[in-house]
Amino acid sequence: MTIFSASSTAPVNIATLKYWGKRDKLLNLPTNSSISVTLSQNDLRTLTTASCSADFDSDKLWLNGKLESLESVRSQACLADLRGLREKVEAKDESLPKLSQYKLHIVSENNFPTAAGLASSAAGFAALVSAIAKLYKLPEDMSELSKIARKGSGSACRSLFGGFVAWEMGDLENGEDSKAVEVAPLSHWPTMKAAILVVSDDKKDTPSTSGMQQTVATSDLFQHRITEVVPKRFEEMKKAILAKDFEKFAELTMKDSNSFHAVCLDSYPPIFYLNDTSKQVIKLIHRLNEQEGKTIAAYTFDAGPNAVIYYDEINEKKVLGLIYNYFSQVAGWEKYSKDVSTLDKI
Ligand code: 2P0
Repeated sequence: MTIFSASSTAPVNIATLKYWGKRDKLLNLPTNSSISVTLSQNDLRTLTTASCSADFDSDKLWLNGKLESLESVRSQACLADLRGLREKVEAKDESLPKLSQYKLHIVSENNFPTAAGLASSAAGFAALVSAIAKLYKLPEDMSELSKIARKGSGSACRSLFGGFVAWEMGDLENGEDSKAVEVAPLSHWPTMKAAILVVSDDKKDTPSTSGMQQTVATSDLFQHRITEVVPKRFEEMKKAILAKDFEKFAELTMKDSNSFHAVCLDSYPPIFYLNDTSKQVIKLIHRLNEQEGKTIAAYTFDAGPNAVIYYDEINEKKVLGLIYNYFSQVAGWEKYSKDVSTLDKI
């Protein structure tokens, strides 16, 4: 039996300007552009191996050792696009094996708990598309491939790039201009750090896909967000990243997290993702920044209560030390508890 195979990894990305709302559910076309930071390959990532053979009798996926379905419309859309591109490659060179006609076996592993509310679908679809593109030796660049990953899960398009990434919403109905582009590589701003505070590893209350549909359909604030707030913020955030202006980047990031959770609350019935601990983290970061007289840390929250804190590594002890002092008993964090400023109880 001849088996062809290739592997690829894709890290988790954390949005600093949030994607929330679709204008086309099938193609995952968003109602606003978004920006994210992709974590490094050494942190949270999915590793995927794609194999195909004339002897395989069906497409199969093993996720963290468990056989899962590849039958979803989203997975099928990704596989169909990738096979279509491979057919074009095969049409140009008759000597190539007809991999586009073979069934695929996909083995995927996350190095983080899938249920921890950490955008696992983004890394998952990005790694799937990237591994199959490698297996098929496709000539398409990452922005082209990002359009395919987007059909799997909107935020997945951003995980095909490292560093600072923009997902341009585009305006075509077929989605051909709705793609991820690099704003700057990680090496542009290597001192930028992200700490993930797992407040709860429960499965989220309202899944993102249905949550955003509910917001689009019912929130009055939402139109204001997508027409007045985000377009301006999108340009400002790209500028702050290129200028490595941490204070501006941090302010925009926190405001956008708050704006996203505000439209969730304004949905009817309301959607709650933050819990009391999340709110304590928000207060703590604002108190720290006030005490410092400048913004040295930023929080952001996705569709769940877990916090991601951005800071420059020069301030690591101050930021993580303070968090440790408030949320002590965190294993492994003792090293940050020395030399830290303390605040009055929040
Ligand atoms: C983001 N989130 O920009 C935002 C912020 C959650 C809050 O992208 O339906 O899993 O698969 O396109 O990408 C989560 O939504 O939703 C998300 P689908 P996805 O990261």
